[in-house]
Amino acid sequence: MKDLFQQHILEKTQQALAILDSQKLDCLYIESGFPENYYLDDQPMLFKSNPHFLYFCPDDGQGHILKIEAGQAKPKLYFYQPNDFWHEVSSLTDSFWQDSFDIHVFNESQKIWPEIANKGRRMAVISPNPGHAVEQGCDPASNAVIQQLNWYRSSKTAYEIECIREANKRAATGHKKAKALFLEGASEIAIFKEFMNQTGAREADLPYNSIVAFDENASILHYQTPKQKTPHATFLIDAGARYKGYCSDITRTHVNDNAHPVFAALLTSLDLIQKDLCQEVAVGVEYVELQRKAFSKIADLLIETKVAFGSAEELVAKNIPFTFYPHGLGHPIGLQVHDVGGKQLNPQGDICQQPSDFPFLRTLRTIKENDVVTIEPGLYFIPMLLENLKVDPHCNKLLNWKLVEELLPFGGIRIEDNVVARSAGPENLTRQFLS
Ligand SMILES: [Mn+2]
Repeated sequence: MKDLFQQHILEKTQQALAILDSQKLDCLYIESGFPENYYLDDQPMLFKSNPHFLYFCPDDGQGHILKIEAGQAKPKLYFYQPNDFWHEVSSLTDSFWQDSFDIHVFNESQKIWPEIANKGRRMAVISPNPGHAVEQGCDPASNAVIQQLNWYRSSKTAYEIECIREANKRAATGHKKAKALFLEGASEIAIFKEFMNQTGAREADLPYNSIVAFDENASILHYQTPKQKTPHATFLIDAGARYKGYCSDITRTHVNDNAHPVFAALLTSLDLIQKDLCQEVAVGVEYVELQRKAFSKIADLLIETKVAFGSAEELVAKNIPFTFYPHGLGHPIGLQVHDVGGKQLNPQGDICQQPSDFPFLRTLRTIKENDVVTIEPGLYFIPMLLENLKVDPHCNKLLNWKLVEELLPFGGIRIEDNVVARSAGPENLTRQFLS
């Protein structure tokens, strides 16, 4: 990990210096930030570090400041260790990344900025709380700086890919246990807790709110509160882990013997469709093209299983796959589970044109070498969306309503992996740990 990190920080520092040069800046400060309190409360919200800080430094503590400027042998890391007997304080014990920085420990956040600001030089700061830096003459980083960093963040270094791989490995352990517990008849909440137990995560460590949903709850796309409910037939789990700030985002759907045979067949087929789509993650492919393929494959599947009638073209023309699959095929993943730059066209920050057939998509860019994206087709029976089809006379005739009614109690299916695009062919970071 140490060698990979050294390559990473060297490359990222050079990129940052080139950005500074292009923007006529002398130095860039990146602050990890401080947590805010809940409204009218003295309790802090869960702290999430500034992702631009984590991009350069894996320590996820608060109050640290990184300074990048030309002529430094290494980036300077001002490491915050307050004299605080109320809270645990960041310590310098994790050694693989420390040699890459010129580290200065400080303990008073109010006093640090006057000491470290290069007054009279052109300074930019990326911080969730930039007030103290601005008082010392820093400008909050311009959009041009942020967009260029975002562009570089989208293609992952070997170090970043290893972190995402490890995050996948950890989550896979939780997913395997979750499946076993579902087949034993455990409750949603018991599985949710056991997932945390297996991955060693506290809720604050999770990349996003885990979704643990049985039966009809699986048709609520972001079902947030796992309950005491035990399963009848189906189980959807969308849960990931983090490693050194990097996320995994994995979904699996399972059935037991009580599932409707058509629902079980849909699951088997969607799994094959998902694996095919993962194979199509390639350098130079527009993500929206994969979205279109997913739509037409889901239309074919609805016809094959007699959920719908007519031709796939007819279903797509009437936007019927959207009723069963009302979300995007996936997103970039990295330090943020929905990582930056999903629509970015170039380093300057121009945005891809929104295709008229997919006005809701957040991922539109052309896939580049070492981009990591999720591939997550789904197929759901969502009462609210099905009602819309019912009242449209043409669409109404294209659906096998008797079968749809039978399938409603089984909720839905989603299968999601994390895939690296490479010229030599895609690498699936999830399936190497989880079938
Ligand atoms: Mn996802």
